[in-house]
Amino acid sequence: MKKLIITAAICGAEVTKEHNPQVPYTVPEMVREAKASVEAGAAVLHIHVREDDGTPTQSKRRYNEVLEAIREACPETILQVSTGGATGMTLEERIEVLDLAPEMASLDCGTVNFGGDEIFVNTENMIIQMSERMQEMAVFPELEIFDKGMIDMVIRLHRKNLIVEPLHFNLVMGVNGGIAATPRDLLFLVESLPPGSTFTVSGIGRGQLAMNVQSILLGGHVRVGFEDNIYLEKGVLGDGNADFVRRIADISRSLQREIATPDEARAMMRMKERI
Ligand code: KMH
Ligand code: ZN
Repeated sequence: MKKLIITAAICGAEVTKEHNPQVPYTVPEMVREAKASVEAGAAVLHIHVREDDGTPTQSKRRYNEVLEAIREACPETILQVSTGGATGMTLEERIEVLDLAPEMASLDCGTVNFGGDEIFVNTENMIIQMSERMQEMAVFPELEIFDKGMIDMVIRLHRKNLIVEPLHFNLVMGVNGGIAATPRDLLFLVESLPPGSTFTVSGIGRGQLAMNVQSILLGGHVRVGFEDNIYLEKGVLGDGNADFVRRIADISRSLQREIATPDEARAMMRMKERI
């Protein structure tokens, strides 16, 4: 069985210390969570950044500080920045971080309700602009999918050469407004992917563990971490992102899938073929 790529989404833009005191904001806190996650088996870190008071930001200055500090602590790890940021941010704000030429970045492939009055806006033209900027800067995109139509959008843009291979997807299950975190819906998305693409699966809140395990069984990869879920089980907060990485790594090994190193992850996602 092919190895499992574990991504740790260590802080997100929405979750706060009021939800879980271990959510990292400062540079040392980010390094602590990154290092522990990598030691537990994460090959990829999905990174949002905050100001020291927890305010989400996409500032390239802050990203630079955080990426440099994490790179020093985890030199092999694939650092995937967010171009999603937080709802309400402008496209220009969101993609400023690409000036730093990170190895990988998220590329959100459609607009989705985000709970209450929040809308996470990604119009077709925004997707094209993000994709083109990533191509210019040789940044490998992870295609973020919140609903089935977003896979169809990728297929259309790929036909026009506006999104280019290799195609690596993150199927985000259970956002309040997106596709539900159910086995049927996950199978539907996986069967809708273009042949030859790779995928990872994120489940929001209590959907995280079940969606991760189903992805392991379906031959996909997994994303864990505070961005998606702060509870190890009902009422029990994770003490750090590494708790989630360790648990899914143990489950994966017991299902006969060993854990991929960062270089093995690069090869499996065919990251070098794009550049
Ligand atoms: N924070 C969400 C609004 C991404 O990183 O690309 C968007 C998000 C997706 O987290
Ligand atoms: Zn994110």
